[in-house]
Amino acid sequence: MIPIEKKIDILRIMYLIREFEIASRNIFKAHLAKGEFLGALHNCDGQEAVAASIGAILRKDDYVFTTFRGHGHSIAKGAEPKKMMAELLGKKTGYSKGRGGSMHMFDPSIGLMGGNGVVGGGLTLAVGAALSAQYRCSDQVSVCFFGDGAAAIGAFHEAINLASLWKLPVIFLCENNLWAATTPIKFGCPIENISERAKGYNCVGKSIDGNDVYTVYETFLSAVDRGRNGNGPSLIECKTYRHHPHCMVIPEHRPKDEKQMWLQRDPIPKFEKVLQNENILSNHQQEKIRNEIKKIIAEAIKFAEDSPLPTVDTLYDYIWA
Ligand SMILES: Cc1ncc(C[n+]2csc(CCOP(=O)(O)OP(=O)(O)O)c2C)c(N)n1
Repeated sequence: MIPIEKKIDILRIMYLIREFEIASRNIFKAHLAKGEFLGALHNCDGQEAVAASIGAILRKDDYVFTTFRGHGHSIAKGAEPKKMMAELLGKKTGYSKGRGGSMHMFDPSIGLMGGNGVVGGGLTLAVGAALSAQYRCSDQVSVCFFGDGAAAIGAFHEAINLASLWKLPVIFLCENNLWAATTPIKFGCPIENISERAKGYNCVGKSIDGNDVYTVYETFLSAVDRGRNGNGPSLIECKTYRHHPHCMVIPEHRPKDEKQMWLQRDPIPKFEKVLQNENILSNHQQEKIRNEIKKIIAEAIKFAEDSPLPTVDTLYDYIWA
């Protein structure tokens, strides 16, 4: 059972992720209209239930390795929207000092081990962090988010093989949104459920509805328990859907009826309805939280806009050769 306050916290984080994504798209579009390209922007609206439920379980010292579509995971791990927004605008006050942009939110002090422009780039890194936790006899877990496309790369198999052999506390969290950029899953994966691959590595695998908060929460909680208790990795596949094209510069290519069907399964109204039916959420409270979130986003935008760009004399800083 999830405590009531935690349920509201999860909803709050889902709202925050959604508003952050809407704002980031608007900002990128406004800059594009002026001829300024802020880099690739991969939004995760539609996938909020996964990040928010997981964030509600993890401790600050647990590790999260995210992807190029990592705003939601970062927010759920405790990243500050204002520093994220500053990073999007390339400002000195951003999480990677303005040098990384949308794909590179990074803050080890909260266990946020960074996004990665390389598809599946976090898989082996997450195993390394888990090995470090095991070596130090800590009970931290290491979570690696990746997409259905990344489940086809060699590093996925190496990572899960080693994690299972050494019983490392890794949770491989696949967000299967049915498309790898413009490639439908059926062109890249010969099985129905990616979690079936866990069998080949003798670890637990589960495929679940990634738009259902309670299902994600319960499944992930068991995986975290397994990891903390020295019982090795888990592979969780969350079936979900992104509401927008792969990234800002790629036009929509997915069938209209498929998209329409998934919009009906939007995790936010779905969870609102659950909380209303449980008499935990009133219309007034919902409105109040939404307004608080809008304020946080407005402040984040102002902070980012008011922040300075890095100066030219720092061009060669943070480069190791
Ligand atoms: C190694 C590598 N190959 C190709 C790309 C180009 N690329 C960027 S995102 C993407 C699709 C990834 O799909 P998936 O893993 O399903 O994640 P999703 O976009 O669905 O979140 C590709 C092929 C890349 N960034 N890195």
